[in-house]
Amino acid sequence: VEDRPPVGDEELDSAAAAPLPSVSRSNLERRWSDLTSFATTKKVQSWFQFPNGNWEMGTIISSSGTDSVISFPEGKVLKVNSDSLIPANPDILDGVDDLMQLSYLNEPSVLYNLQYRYNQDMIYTKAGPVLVAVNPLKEVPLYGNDYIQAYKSKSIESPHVYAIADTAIREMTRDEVNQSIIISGESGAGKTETAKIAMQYLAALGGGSGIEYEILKTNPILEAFGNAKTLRNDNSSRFGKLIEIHFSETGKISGAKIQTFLLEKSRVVQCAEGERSYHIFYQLCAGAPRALREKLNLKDVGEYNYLKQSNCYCITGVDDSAQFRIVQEALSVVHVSKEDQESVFAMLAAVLSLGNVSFTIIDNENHVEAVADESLINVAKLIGCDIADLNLALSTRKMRVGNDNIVQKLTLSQAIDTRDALAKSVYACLFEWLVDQINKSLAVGKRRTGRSISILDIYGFESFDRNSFEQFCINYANERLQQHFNHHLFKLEQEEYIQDGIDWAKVDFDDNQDCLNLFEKKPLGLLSLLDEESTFPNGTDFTFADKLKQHLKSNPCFRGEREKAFNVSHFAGEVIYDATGFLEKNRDLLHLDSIQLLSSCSCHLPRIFASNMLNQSEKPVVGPLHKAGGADSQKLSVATKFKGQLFQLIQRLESTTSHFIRCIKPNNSQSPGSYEQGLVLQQLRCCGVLEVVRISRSGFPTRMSHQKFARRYGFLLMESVASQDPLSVSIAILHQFNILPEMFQVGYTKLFFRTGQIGALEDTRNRTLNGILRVQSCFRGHKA
Ligand code: AD9
Ligand code: MG
Repeated sequence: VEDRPPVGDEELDSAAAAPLPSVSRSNLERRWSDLTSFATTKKVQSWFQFPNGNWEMGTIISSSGTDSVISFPEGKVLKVNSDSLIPANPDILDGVDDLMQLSYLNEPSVLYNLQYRYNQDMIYTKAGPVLVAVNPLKEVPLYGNDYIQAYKSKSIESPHVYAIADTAIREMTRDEVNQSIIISGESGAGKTETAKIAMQYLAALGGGSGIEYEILKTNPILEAFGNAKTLRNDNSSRFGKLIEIHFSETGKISGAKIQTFLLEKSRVVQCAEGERSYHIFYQLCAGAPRALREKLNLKDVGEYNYLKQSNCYCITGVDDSAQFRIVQEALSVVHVSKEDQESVFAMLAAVLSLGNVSFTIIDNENHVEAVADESLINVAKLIGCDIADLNLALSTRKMRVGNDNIVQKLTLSQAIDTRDALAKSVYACLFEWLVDQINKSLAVGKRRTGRSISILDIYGFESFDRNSFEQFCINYANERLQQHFNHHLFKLEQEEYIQDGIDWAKVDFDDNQDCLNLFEKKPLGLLSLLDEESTFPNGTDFTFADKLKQHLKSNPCFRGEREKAFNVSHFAGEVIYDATGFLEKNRDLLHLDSIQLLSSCSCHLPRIFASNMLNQSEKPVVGPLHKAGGADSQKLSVATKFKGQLFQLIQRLESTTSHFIRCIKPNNSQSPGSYEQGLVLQQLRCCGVLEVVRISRSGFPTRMSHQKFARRYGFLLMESVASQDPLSVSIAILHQFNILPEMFQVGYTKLFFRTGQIGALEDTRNRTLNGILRVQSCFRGHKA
């Protein structure tokens, strides 16, 4: 769906006709002071920011010198400095569906426009090529089959996720290029819901083979195993996800592939007050039928240490037991057999029981062994190993010293770490295994001739009071994605204009290459230094933080802070990281003793997990060296693996046409109806929405080569053209359709259009083609 062209200035109040693009700040201020003096004769609406940070619109009733008198709707009248006023748009522009149409594109105007729409449940707004979605935090009547049909037939044009998905399908077919829909935003902003809405549309349009049903059923599974209640979102995704949906040449869905990123596995053993661990644990405890409960020796949620530590068992409005049945059914749809499902539930019960395993001190050096109680016995039974072997794996470590194998006893804290590491690994492996099973079930046949649409639902930029390794990785990912966004929308755009000889005043945009260099530079970047320190046996979070301060102090994006803290200037703002736990989380070691234990189990899942872990250790290299039994337990560091995944992801996205959706969270309390200006503004700034509008409006976002344009629309020409070269044909088309000179530019190889121009041509083309088809089928009908 193409956007409407910008409202012409002549339609606006003449006083307001000062479009923003290419106007410098001082220029703007001068114009504004002209405007305010003009206000004495003409009423001008203006924004004023109150000390609480909120903007309110008022009418300037007089201006003299540097002061203006402004009156507000409730009767308040203030005398303020004219410089503090920001021009507001005329009423006719209230609630426009594309921010590009605003005459004034300042922050309060954008905020107001989004709020105006939000108050009427119009949660979607375009910002040029980007879709902004403000989370309604309640059900809104915008979805379902009627809406899908309406967007398909283009009888509705207002901004929507459906419209984005529709554009993706059309461009995939028209340009024969893979597409991607990139969804970003803070936790709780609505990314996962948006991704599901997009999938719904693709499934409806590309359905037929039945595989679309399987694809939709992956959502309840991945949410059960990868989402949890946090303080920000009752259904927070604790992993990133890319789903690539494949289409056959006939436009039908032929399969899909899911890739996940960086599951937060620490949540399995530790979670904050008021939050929950992964949904599936509560669902299993609440929903397992009696036979399964007995078989797994399941208890109530309140009896498991891992679940009871955060004092939160339920989510308002969610029935875990009903959810369990939905997950079971979904697992069957993606062809996980009943036996395998039972093994999955056994692994979950084993993880929970592990958390209840306790230790007793056996000597005066604080060494321990596990207490042989019900929990330990249950774990051994569930994974299929000897109780004694399990006890040894949890309370000792085999080491190789010189030529001798020695067995070292563990202290209480070491044993607890070993137990928790095993629980986390089993859970993470289970998650990976499930994704593998899903992928097998959705696999595209060998003939991979068609095209694909990928949907990326990935954690947005995070800045908390305390930021750890997880935020470090997440924010690094966001820097990479932001660069993709920049490249896609700004850089490539500009370069293309310049290359094609188009008149284009260069627009500056914030490049985040410096920050990326800070992360990625070798050998002196954050990631390299982290890996280096992680390989030193004596490396600690302290020595790591010290190294950073020593080597990076001259980097403008970096600042050392007190103790183990350091500050990074991200594109979205400054974040102070606390290096505590960085090394351990980056090494993510599971001792070989634990891997060996799993590989000796009689149940098949633990054995698969063990062999996957060993496969991952093929490549170098982090983790203090301790050889045991000939093999060593080194493996790829978490940060390095993540970086590799990210590079692959970006590479993949770069080969697609990307569509961006920016989700916005209107308040921090997950409650409908409240719209906190400051919070929204900060998010708009973080994702560059304002920049995008400014640049797109002043540019020519639609483009097509002369050849393609002539081929695509040439048949619509009424009169034949003397010369058949593509450029002449193109010009003739432009002429025939009365496309105004300011609405396009002719480049060396391509035609460039302002927004909205190609849409009209496409409509005519479709109508004409449909007409031809109808005539043809009539004709065939006659012959028959
Ligand atoms: V996180 O980074 O995974 O913590 P998301 O994914 O951005 O986060 P999510 O999609 O889970 O947020 O949305 C949070 C909640 O907002 C949902 O559980 C819904 O209750 C609510 N929401 C989001 N989008 C919509 C919508 N289009 N309609 C109705 C919505 N409710
Ligand atoms: Mg989510």
